[in-house]
Amino acid sequence: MSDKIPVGTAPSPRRKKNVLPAEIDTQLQSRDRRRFLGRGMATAGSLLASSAVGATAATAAPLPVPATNQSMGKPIPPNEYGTPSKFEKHVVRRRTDVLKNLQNWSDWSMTPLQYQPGIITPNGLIFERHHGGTPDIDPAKHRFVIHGLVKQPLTFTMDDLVRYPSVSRFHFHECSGNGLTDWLKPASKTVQQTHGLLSGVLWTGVPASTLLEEAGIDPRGKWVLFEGADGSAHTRSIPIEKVLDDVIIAYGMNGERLRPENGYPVRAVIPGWEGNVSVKWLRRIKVGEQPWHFRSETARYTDPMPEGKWRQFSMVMECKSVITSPSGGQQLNGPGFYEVTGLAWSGAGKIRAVDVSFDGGRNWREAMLEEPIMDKCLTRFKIAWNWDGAPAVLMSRAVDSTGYVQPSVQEIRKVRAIVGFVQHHNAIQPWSVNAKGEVSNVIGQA
Ligand SMILES: Nc1nc2c(c(=O)[nH]1)N[C@H]1C(S)=C(S)[C@@H](COP(=O)(O)O)O[C@H]1N2
Ligand SMILES: [Mo]
Repeated sequence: MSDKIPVGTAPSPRRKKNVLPAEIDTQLQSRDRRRFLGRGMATAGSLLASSAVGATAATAAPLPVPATNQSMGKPIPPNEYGTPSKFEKHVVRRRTDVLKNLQNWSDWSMTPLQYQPGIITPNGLIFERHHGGTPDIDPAKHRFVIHGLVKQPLTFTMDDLVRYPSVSRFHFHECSGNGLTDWLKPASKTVQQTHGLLSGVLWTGVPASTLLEEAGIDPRGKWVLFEGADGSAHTRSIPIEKVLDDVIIAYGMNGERLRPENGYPVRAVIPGWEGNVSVKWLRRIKVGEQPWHFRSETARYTDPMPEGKWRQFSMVMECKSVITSPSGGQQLNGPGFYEVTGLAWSGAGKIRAVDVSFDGGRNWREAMLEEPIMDKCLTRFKIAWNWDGAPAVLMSRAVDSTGYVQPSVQEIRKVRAIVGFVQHHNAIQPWSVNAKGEVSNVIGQA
């Protein structure tokens, strides 16, 4: 090996213990850190160099000076809302390519998870799901009401709401319809289409418990109705224990006010539960004794079970994961080193572990979980893979803090009926890689 330092292009050695391939990982535990660093670099270097992915060898020629070094750039305008680089125009939300809705009111758009680094989805890319379009609500005129079995019904303006002590919490946000086109056959091509009704958000607002305590809950109150101010007047019933536990009356997302399509000026956030219960454009909550059995609790958002029964109120999103890179529609650039990465989440708690298989589920290796690992939140996992150029089938399988293991489609079929428009698809997602490096969806086939 030459002692010249390659200019600018070599991947830096992976120093953090948890991002290392297994063999380097062991060395990191060595107490002799200086000695280790030398050896660790050599090992990481050889693993990466053997694959020549992510870097080209620097030559002895001087580095050319780009035009951007030879003139001044665009000055800062007096005020503006920043937008992504013009070179990132492909990173957009998309309506589904699979399930075409002829009447456009009940519709959805999906998050491009294949392009998302980390666990937070930028506001312009958070998936949208609405049943009657996005209403145009003036926050100065909007009112939010608490009534029903309370000692004192209350009306809040937005100015009133933001005066209460607030909380900000990271949570995943997922529609229970995520993946419903892909139970038995790979109808979707990309991870945006298979899993893009999923986003990671830092929600800000007032705990529902604070406002309900102020109204004073009647001891007979057991369920809470949430109703939206949109054309669908979307309404759901939530048990009061959940409402008092962690529900947020939210006005902020990722450092700014809610976007119109995500519930502006105020929505409910019901952490870890199906997106449908997080009622947007929230206009009232009412405390009652029983659930109300709304359309979204009877005709929709119920699950077919064996023997023709239908399960109601299955609102917790069970543990799930997906590999976002490499994923469907992507192309591997020759054999060698790849960092396989994806997202895992559970409505029942934290992610404890994610296993990854490269051979269609015969063998599994434990992936590294990247901090922070938070309750009911997206968790990023990563694992090193040296692709030998032969066909492979990649899968991830998450385990949550309750010990629940993400199932295969076959396992789900043993306990539920998979007929028609079925929600709550949390099965393992397989991606196949062929000898040309093309990645495709093989759900139900692998
Ligand atoms: N008022 C109202 N709230 C609603 C809906 C709606 O149509 N109207 N759709 C629900 C569904 S099915 C989902 S998955 C989430 C989607 O939230 P998002 O558009 O912010 O991603 O909002 C829920 N809350
Ligand atoms: Mo949904």
